[in-house]
Amino acid sequence: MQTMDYFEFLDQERALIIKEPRCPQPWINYLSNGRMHAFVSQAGGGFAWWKSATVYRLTRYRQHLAPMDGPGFYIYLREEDGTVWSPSWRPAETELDKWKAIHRPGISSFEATYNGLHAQLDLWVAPDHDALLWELKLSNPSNRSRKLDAFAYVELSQMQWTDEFNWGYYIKYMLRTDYDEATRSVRYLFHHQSHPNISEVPLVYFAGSEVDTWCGSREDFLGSYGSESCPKAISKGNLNNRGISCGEPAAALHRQLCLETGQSHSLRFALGVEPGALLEPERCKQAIDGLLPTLLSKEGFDEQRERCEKWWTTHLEKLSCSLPEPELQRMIETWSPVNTVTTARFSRSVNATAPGIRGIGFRDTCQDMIAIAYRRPDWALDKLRSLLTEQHADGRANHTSYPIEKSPSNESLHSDNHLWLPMLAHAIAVETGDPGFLEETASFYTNKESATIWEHLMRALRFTESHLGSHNIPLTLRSDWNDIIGKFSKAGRGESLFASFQYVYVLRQMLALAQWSGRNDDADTIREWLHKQTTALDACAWDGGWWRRGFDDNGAPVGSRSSPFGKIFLNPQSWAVLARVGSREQQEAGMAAAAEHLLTDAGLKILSPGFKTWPEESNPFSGYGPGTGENGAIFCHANTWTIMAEALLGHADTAWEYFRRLVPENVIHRFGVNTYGADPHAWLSNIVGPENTRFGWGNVVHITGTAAWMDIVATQYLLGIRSELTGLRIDPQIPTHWTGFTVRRQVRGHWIHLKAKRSGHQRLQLNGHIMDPSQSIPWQRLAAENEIVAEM
Ligand code: IFM
Repeated sequence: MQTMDYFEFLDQERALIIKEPRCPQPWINYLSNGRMHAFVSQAGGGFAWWKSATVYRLTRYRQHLAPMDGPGFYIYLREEDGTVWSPSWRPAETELDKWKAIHRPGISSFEATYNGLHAQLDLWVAPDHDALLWELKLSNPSNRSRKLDAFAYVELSQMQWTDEFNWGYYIKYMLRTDYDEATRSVRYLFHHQSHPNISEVPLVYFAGSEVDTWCGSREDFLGSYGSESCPKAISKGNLNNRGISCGEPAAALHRQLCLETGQSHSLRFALGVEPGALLEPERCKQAIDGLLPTLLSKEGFDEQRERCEKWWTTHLEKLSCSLPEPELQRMIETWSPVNTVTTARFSRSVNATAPGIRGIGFRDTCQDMIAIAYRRPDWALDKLRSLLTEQHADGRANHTSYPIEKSPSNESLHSDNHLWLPMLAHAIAVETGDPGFLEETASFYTNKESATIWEHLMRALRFTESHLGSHNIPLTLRSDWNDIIGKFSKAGRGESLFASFQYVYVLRQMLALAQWSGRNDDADTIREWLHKQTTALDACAWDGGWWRRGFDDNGAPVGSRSSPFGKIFLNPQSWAVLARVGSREQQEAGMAAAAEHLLTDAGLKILSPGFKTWPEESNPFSGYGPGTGENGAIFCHANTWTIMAEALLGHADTAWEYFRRLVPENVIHRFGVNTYGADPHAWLSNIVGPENTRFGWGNVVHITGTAAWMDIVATQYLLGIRSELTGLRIDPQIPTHWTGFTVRRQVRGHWIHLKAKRSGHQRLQLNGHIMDPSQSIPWQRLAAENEIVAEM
């Protein structure tokens, strides 16, 4: 099959249309209101959880077991002759006459026609209620009346992932499903008392606008050795109206319908929760009883859909652009910002292959929120406040945390985690222009001490300053941004040049913040640290042709011509530019070396050559085979900084080209749907590199730092509208084969209408006034609406 047989984009509707359900892996869409969450695949597989996928798993999903992509949010339509089909193709898997799935921001739809009958299923999460809404619209344009039975089905879960894995065979006695006639809803109570937050354990409901029969048991629904594609209960045409007080919970609702010629009919279902099922059962029940009649009405559904669409429109409309290449434009305008909302909500934890139990990554969430800051500084600030409580009084930060589950944080010591905090604070400051938040007080991790946010940031610097190695470069500790790099510092003496570049970058931002907010003493201290660190870098970071990656425990360079493997790493080349370290010649040479040694036609490898692993090497760099993950994959997250560096160097063609190569749609065209495998509308962490036989396979989709940085890089460094503390930087990069582009962006309450033109002259105009193109436009010069023309 050709790529275009699988999918296309409909940009006016911000839609991905999937035309073939049998994708190589689930292509998913996240549906969420920030508390109630779900994802659904193109084939109807999906997973729902409330607040945390570790402790409030509402449904089951086989993240790593075959057959993949199930269970899900299933509709079965049983015809009079016994044929069963599903609008999402799965689970029934009956061949349909017409079919498509549509992922839009926050809403997924399935449209199918079978034997003259048309069905559309829409799924989204109600913004105002913690419920996943399902709207099934059936219409009969054929010339005969159609009798059918419609079934909606979900398999329920025992809430806590590890308990269910370990103890599911016992704790299946601690649950109940029953039916509430008045609200036509199956109610599910899981009353195992081991939950970390007993007071919040929810009552789950699955309700229908019209219901004839119901069932609360997976065993009864599927039958012994029954399958999801062909449940035994469906063959009977109705359900047994039985709940359970032990066993495998599920919720199924059934309605018999007769559609005359030309008639349409809608059924509405809601899978939702109300907290407090164990401690306040009566209040909990009453809340659901009170909600369902309104929620399940047509007006209730229409209102919640409109509000869901409005949320997304408001979020996405803050930046739009018109570019000569639609593949790039749709990624920048729609799918990158959709992806950054996903990572802001779920960090690196949950997708179709990740079960959602690894908590919040500190470095990860800091980066995710830097991208959110330019659209929603309020959200970024809230997250900053919560991240600060994971910082220790000595300045370091925990590696992962579990703010909802309240499990102990992972305190392992890394060289970078705390350094992302000032970067997030800086991003908030430039977008709000208000230094007030730096004065807010936040407690440190152990709760014994609190300090202003500014002091938190200073302590982050002090931690690095007091953990320098023999070259005066930050100790790598367990790792820097690269999870695997700690291999070179097992004895604790290894040093990270990545952390050093990052430290310099952060010191520059902190110096600007200190000056801007009138902290002159701290500015002096930071200046000293900056001098010391750049001097250290000058003395040891350059390898002759490119920047080194660090030093191992014995002081030997890592990422050097003298190394047999991993001679050159990508990150130091780009971060030297970002940190403004070394001479222009060195920066250019480092980037050229990256292109020469690391570039593939799908992007740049993280290092080359890949390290050997077992069994050839008894003590390898990592267990990853060459060309995979941090051992030589095309690491998209690391590519983002390369694009940023090329843009800062003014290499518009290269910067856009590196971006273009990684746009998922383009990678799919390069390798084919089946080799790449991953979703066409979301960024991923890495693509297996050419040293591996699976070259081209895309991995860790949606939940990756690539999303945040691609969003930042594209909007702020390629389109080139960048907030600075004292003004708005206009620095568009226009590739030579484009005449220009336009951008519309909201920033600090101003609307910017930028026309970027290639003219061969550097000129900048603001509302008809000539400005200095090398300087940012002072904030006070901006009006509510601004016409900016930038020529290059
Ligand atoms: O920076 C890390 C991230 O925290 C998790 N996955 C991979 C990245 C690079 O190692």
